[in-house]
Order: sequence, then C-alpha cells, then structure tokens
Amino acid sequence: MFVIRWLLGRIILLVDFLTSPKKPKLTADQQTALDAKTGNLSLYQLTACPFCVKVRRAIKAGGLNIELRNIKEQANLNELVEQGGKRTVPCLRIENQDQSVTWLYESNDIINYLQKL
Ligand SMILES: N[C@@H](CCC(=O)N[C@@H](CS)C(=O)NCC(=O)O)C(=O)O
Repeated sequence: MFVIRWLLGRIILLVDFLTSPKKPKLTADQQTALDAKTGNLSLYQLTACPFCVKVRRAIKAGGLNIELRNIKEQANLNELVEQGGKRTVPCLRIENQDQSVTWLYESNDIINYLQKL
C-alpha cells in the first residue's frame, strides 16, 4: 500500500512538472502589489498530495509568492492541528488585518480565494 501511494505521488509530481503552468510576466510594481496581498498567507501542504499540487499550480499560475509549510515537519503539523483544527491539507492560513487567523481548508475554496486577490 505504501509503495503504491509513493508511486502515485511520484507520477503526480512528474505530470505536474511536465505540464506546469507558466508564471505570468509581471512588472516589478505589479509583483510588489501582489506580494503585499499575499504576505499574510501561508499554505500548509504535502509535496505529493494531489490537492496540494492543484493549489500550488494555481499559486504559480497567478504569480503569487506564498510561503509553503510542509506538514512533514512536526512543528508545522502541530500548528495545523492545534490551531486549524484538522490535519487535512491543503490548508491556507490567512492572517487577517485584526490579527485573527482564518484556516481555509478545501483546495477549491483556497483556489477561489486566491483567484479573487
Ligand atoms: N477535499 C479536500 C481533500 C484533501 C485531502 O484529502 N487531503 C489529504 C492528503 S492528499 C489529507 O490531508 N488526508 C488526511 C491526512 O493525511 O491525515 C480538498 O480538496 O482539499
């Protein structure tokens, strides 16, 4: 079972690599403006999780710079479970202007949120 999952993960990563979307060409000013909107975001994820791959592709296609936090690192996993409430990935951590934090689960909801930035 582990071998099959590992193999599927590698296939997903290979297909992702071969069909990776292009980053948009942005001016320095455009990138700075975009970075100002994403500085409060971080994505809890796993490298070979297909739902995480889908979100990372949307991040790349949008030219977004978002910190990735791999939950294979125990500290990241602890944060996700203790503060987000579930260990499911992907999960977007949004630090709001009033310092409160929103934990957005579900890849489609995350992509919708990012596309509206
Ligand atoms: N419907 C969710 C599915 C997410 C999902 O199933 N993620 C898996 C990894 S691929 C997961 O976190 N499973 C729980 C676990 O590993 O403990 C989405 O679209 O984001």
